[in-house]
Amino acid sequence: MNIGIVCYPTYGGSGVVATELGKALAQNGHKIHFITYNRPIRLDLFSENIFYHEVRTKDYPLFDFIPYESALASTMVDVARFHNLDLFHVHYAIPHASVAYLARQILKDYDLHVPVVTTLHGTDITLVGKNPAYEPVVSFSIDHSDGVTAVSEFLREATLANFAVRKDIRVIPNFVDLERFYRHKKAHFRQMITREGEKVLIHTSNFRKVKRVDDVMRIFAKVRAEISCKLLMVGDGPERRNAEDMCRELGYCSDVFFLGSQDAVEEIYSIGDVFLLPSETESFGLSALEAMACGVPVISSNAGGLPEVVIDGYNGFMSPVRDVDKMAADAIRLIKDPEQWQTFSENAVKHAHTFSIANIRPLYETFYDEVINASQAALSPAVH
Ligand code: GMT
Repeated sequence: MNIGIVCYPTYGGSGVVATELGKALAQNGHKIHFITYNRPIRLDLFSENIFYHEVRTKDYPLFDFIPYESALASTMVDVARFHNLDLFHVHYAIPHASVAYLARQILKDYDLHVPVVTTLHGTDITLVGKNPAYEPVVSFSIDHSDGVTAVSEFLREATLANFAVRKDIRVIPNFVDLERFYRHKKAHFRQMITREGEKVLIHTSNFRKVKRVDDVMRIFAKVRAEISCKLLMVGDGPERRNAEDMCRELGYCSDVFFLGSQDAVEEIYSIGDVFLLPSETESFGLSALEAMACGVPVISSNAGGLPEVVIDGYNGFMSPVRDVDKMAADAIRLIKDPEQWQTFSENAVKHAHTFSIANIRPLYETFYDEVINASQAALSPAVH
């Protein structure tokens, strides 16, 4: 198949999923055309099946607001026409699903029908999408996609509850590349940042409010009061400054490393003892899955789709959102019990394997086939 993938190229989970899926599909023989305004950060390999088409957004000096949507629609039309696309797969509803609708309409003028699959990732539904400024467009473009997927059962239900949509939504969960995400031998890295016997807690996110980065700092303060440990903060975003202020106020900055956005997160997870994800809401929690694949048990909130990833008392512990006392107590208990930690670590790896890309990629391929067949059938004149 020739597939056009549209996504945000930044460090967010939706861009990571889109890029990793594209890479896996390319490995399986499909021709993948990434259509984005920058090279996606996980697009780090050369393949004869992968193409990158930049959406040019920087050369419109007349406008106060860059018309990203128009530039994207035009690029999608161009790529579909000249690379014979069979399908668009767009990630994150806003604005990609509505732009795909526009591109599909324009292509009809060229006698081309390119069906659109939209994948909902989370904040496009749970936060931004519900905003009245976007809601009618989000509902419309979900209903007018040829196929829609959501990354968790929670997100599917949240979409049906919050939007008056009639579309069937297929749940296809996030996945992990197990050739990359496993526990690497990184003893030297651990020695560099810890003293003998010290433990390592890790949080990775885009440091947005929804991630409750302040709770990460509070949990760490409580764990550190009982156990000698370090905190690795991976990623960047609006709440980083606040987190830095908090560790200064609480007086433990020398034990916290703000690492910024990192490419080789699997190397960081490989020295982790506990992964912290106390999010307000989380449609899936890809970072938790990647940490689990590296043998790191998860201490998280039980928000959104996290219970579909973390199994409480098996590969981690979950608590109600904001319950930092319980999250800290669970982390301390787990860290202090090496036997239980080992079991949880092994369980984390085992459970992560059920989300291997080898298991999940075929679910997308089957869905693409169904969508293409259904839209071809809808185009053909009825046979009586
Ligand atoms: O977590 C973020 O804020 C980034 C966001 C995105 O779309 O880039 O992530 C969402 O999509 C990920 C991939 O499907 C999910 O694993 C995350 O749980 C989801 N984030 C939220 O729902 C907050």
